[in-house]
Amino acid sequence: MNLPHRFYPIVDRADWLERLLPQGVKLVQLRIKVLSGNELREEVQRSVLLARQYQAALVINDYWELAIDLGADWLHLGQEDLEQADVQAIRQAGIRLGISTHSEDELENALRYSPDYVALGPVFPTQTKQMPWQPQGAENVTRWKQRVGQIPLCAIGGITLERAPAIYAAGADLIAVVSDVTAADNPEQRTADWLSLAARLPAEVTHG
Ligand code: TZP
Ligand code: MG
Repeated sequence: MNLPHRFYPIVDRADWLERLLPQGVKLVQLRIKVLSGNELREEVQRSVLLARQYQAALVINDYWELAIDLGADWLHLGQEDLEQADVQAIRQAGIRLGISTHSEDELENALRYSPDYVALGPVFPTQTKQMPWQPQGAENVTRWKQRVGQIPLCAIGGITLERAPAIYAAGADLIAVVSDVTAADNPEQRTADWLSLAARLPAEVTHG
């Protein structure tokens, strides 16, 4: 799998990177929904520098122009973002791309972009993002993995540490979480627990 880790926390501020990267997190997404202008740019820039310092892969959600401008290595885009983005410019900048999918049509659309990973969500009900989609369940994780083959599959939505073993076993190459880490009583400890779970998984998985 062409990704540095199977645990993929998602955070909304560079301050979280200061807390999580020293724990050994090697793959993290910056998902900012409420900043703009210079504030946004500075937050992304600081995150890019922190990720470099800790040799972690940082995935920027949404802001493809900033990602190109600030030398980010990874982007995550939703289906609507794809319509607005210049994917050729993103690829020419050497940026790797993860794409969200919530239905089979979206999956077929995503595969046209040769994504570096495909995300499937929400696997379980989530409070973090309002969406019209019904929870996919572990069954769709397995179906998606059968369809994407060698492309890494990221499961997201309502996943907790306790639910994670079943979701990895269902076919998720990586698991993305927001609240299970950021709303934990002790996010650093929760991160350590996720890292230790991921360390016990086989390095490469092959699914049916
Ligand atoms: N996309 C699908 S579900 C989701 C996103 C961004 C939210 C995941 O958050 P949580 O707190 O891990 O359920
Ligand atoms: Mg988006």
